[in-house]
Amino acid sequence: MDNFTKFKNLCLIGLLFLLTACVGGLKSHEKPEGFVSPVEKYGKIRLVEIDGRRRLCKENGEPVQLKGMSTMGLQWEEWILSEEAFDALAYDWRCDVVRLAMYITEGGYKDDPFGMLAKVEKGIKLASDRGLYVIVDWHVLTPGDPNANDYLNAGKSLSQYSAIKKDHPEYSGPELFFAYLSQKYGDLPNILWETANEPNKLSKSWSESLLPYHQKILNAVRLYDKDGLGDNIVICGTGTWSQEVDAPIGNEASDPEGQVMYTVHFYAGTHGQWLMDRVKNALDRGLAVFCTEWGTSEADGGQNGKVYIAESEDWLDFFEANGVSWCNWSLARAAQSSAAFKPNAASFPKDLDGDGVPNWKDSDLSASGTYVRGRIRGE
Ligand code: IDC
Repeated sequence: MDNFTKFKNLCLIGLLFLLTACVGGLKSHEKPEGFVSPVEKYGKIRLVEIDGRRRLCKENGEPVQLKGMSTMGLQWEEWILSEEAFDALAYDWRCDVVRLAMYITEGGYKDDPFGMLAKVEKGIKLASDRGLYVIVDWHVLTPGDPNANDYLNAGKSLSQYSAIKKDHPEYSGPELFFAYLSQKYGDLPNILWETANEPNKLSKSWSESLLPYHQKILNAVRLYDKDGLGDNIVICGTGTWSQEVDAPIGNEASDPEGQVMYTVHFYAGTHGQWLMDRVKNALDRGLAVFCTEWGTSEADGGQNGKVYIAESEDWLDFFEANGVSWCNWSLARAAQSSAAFKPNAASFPKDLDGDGVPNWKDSDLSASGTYVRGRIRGE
């Protein structure tokens, strides 16, 4: 073979390799035939008052209930942010919504603002590409008071925020974070902002501490989301690890378009009827409620390995009857019974049955994951 022929052959092989890679790559990220995404079905979701209740509704005004999954802390379980995993969550699990849990302390955004912001933006893209709703969660946990300096100073020095900081030198860390994301993604119909996961160990009441906190973030969100396409929903965490869901009755955050919800969190092995009664009270008195986090386990995430299926059923039936949307904790491969996957589960689901949809093996799913996937799929 002369040199020219060798060169030609090499080029051909290279070209073939590239083509195979492209086709293979496209295949796993294509949406399956006949799949209609949640965003295609429901459009820009919004809160509407119907018979004295504030209901989450489709763009056309009909009530809708969203069901889906929360990630584990993205500083620990980043593997879930892949095309394959989101394909499986969208097309096989049929999630309507994915929540991106961005811890601030616990080794999260406070330590690595640049890296954590990038993870959140990657998650927004993965969800949006598949027409899923996505909740960006400012995951307050320990020390617990969102007004603590650990939270208020987090990420303030990020260069991405310099223009906003120039106009608003008074902004705290969460104001900068949400203002930046609102400016960049507020035009998307599928984004919801969760301004504090689980406030706890507060020394003051709702109206003295959480209300002014949420109001500040809400104001920054509204100021920087200038697309004129209608406001994205803001979800406010409530006291005692988001169990004081009725505290905002008569003391709501003020919002021009009234697109504010309040969250309740429950763990089936720990929280029972008394917490459902609070949710019912909140709904009856006109609050919009979104359960952005719940687990099939006890509140410690399931260190004893137990799952509480009967109790979970009661809660999910209650939510269904009352149109309360939810995300389950969590998309983790971990030795805790709330985790949806077994510790040794595959990080990249594969197309096992040749239908073009990547999926995890049944044996990759924990008891919780198996149950919750079924409820999301409506089985
Ligand atoms: C837990 C995780 C666990 C992690 C811990 C950090 O499951 O792996 O070590 O956080 O403190 C919540 C919180 C959520 C908790 C979860 C389970 O929002 O961050 O995750 N939980 O304990 N509220 C009630 C339970």
